[in-house]
Amino acid sequence: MLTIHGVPLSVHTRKTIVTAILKKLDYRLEVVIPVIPGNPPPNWSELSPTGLIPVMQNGDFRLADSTAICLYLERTYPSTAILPADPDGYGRALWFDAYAGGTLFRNVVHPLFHQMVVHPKIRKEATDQAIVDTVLGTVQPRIFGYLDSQATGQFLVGDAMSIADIAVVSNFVVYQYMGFYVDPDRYPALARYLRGIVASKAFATALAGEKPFVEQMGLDRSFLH
Ligand SMILES: N[C@@H](CCC(=O)N[C@@H](CS)C(=O)NCC(=O)O)C(=O)O
Repeated sequence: MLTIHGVPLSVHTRKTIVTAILKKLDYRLEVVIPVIPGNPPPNWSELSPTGLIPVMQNGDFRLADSTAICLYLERTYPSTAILPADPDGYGRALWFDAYAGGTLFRNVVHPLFHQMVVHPKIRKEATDQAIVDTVLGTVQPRIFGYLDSQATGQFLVGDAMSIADIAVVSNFVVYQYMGFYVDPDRYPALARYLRGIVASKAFATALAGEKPFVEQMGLDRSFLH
């Protein structure tokens, strides 16, 4: 059976879980919380050279990095595909995956998650409101504006869910867990698109599995109702 080491809340762990669900794979989630000292298993640095989650184990084969894991699963278990077959669609799906990790996560979700969750709830440190305000007021509009311009259909690329949707929406799940919301007046296409993907069977199944953890952390699931 496939083992995924990670946290149900994590953007990048969720990418691999949604991919496993789409592909109807049996998987087991081994909870590892890297920001809690002493939580990772003793061989963690061997499993995860970066110290980050997720890490996947399939038999004797181990792999870190969510994109590497998703592409490995795609090659190993081609059905249901998470990459379009045509070259342009394939390239664009990988572009959105890179944008999700390198821009949306790095510049919006990661700093907000640290200020809204890691600092107050895990490290018992104060939230730096100036960082939150800069992200929401200055950084976020450019990124959400771009995604709003791209979210013209049910999926970001082609006519089926791809790694593009999995990666981008996985970020917005965490964004909304923190109590933030995507303003439908300002970003109508993005807000509509997100509602559709979050309601898809694969995301709904993944998010149902996260419920106990999310509730335990006192996060906000109201966007799912
Ligand atoms: N490029 C990596 C990024 C992984 C990543 O940033 N994981 C976050 C959680 S979503 C993490 O491990 N954070 C813990 C920490 O920063 O200590 C991937 O796609 O797997």
